[in-house]
Amino acid sequence: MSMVGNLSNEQALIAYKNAVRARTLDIKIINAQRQGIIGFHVPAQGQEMIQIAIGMMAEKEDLIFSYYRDLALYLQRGVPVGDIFDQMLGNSSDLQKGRQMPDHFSFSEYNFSTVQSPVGSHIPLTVGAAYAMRYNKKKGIVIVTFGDGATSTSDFHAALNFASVYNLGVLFICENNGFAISMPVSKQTKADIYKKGSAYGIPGKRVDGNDLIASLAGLQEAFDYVRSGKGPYLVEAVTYRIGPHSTSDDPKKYRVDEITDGSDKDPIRRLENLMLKMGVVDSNFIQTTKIEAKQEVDKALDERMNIPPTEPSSIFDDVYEKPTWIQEEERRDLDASD
Ligand SMILES: Cc1ncc(C[n+]2csc(CCOP(=O)(O)OP(=O)(O)O)c2C)c(N)n1
Repeated sequence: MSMVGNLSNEQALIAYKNAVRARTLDIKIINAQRQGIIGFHVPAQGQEMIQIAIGMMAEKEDLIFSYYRDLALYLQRGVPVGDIFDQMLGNSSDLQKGRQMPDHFSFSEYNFSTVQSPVGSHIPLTVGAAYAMRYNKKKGIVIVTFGDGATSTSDFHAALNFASVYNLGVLFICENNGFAISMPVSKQTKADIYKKGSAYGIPGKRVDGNDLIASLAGLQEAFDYVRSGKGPYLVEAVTYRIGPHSTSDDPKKYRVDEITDGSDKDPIRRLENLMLKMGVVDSNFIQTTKIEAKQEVDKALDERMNIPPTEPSSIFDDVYEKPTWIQEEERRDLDASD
């Protein structure tokens, strides 16, 4: 029995497991932040389904410019939980050597570009990346994710314009979670986000980003369009940010939560209910999945916390091919001060 279109039961189970892993990881990171183990976090809870759907539709060779709230997308694309913790901790196994804020990942092995902090600033880079791909005759498309607030930045508009003018293979995906920190989307923009591309000749579509099946169905047309070389496409995935903007934020000051972890509208619960109804899983499977996810993230954090921190003197690495005499001197001073 197939759940929808060409989504097999096996794919649905993997998607569900990754969504649960992402949620469990998110909760673990928040708790670790509260204990002073991790400095900062931008939770991804509530946005898992659209992220899983993107991960399912993307090919290996596609280059993804993710934003800071894409935990489920990383897991669906195969990034190990431990590598995520390495970055969050900034330990000596962190690929970025502890030089970036937590959540600003750079999983190049999985064809992700580096997450950037200034809202919307990664969007124009996708135009150059897609141009380079075409110039170098490389396979694949460029996918970029961002929030609703980012669609009011000038970077978003410049990117859409140039992607369209050069007919580039960029799939723009807005994860509209209803808020830009405390600013509700209704006060932030007057336009329907998926229509913002029309000013640049880019087709757009709104999808239910809280529903895996709807997200996959909606994304199909967008992926097909971009892959066929017709040019860029804009998807607005309507989703909901469960919880705060970041660990530095208190959403109780500006809103009443409409969806909470585990409530009926929770996207993970919705997929769970669908799979239960269709007899794809039973309650035992659901319970086991949650227990296994908890064991996996608990073990991964324990292990990664034992990895020593990045050496402070590594700040002198990677600056020049050969260190300058000033750097050598500063490194000696730093070592002597230990
Ligand atoms: C250029 C810039 N202005 C302000 C900020 C502070 N800031 C960080 S995230 C954020 C909200 C972004 O909202 P949205 O694009 O909707 O994404 P979300 O965080 O809701 O997923 C703001 C204003 C920033 N990082 N960069």
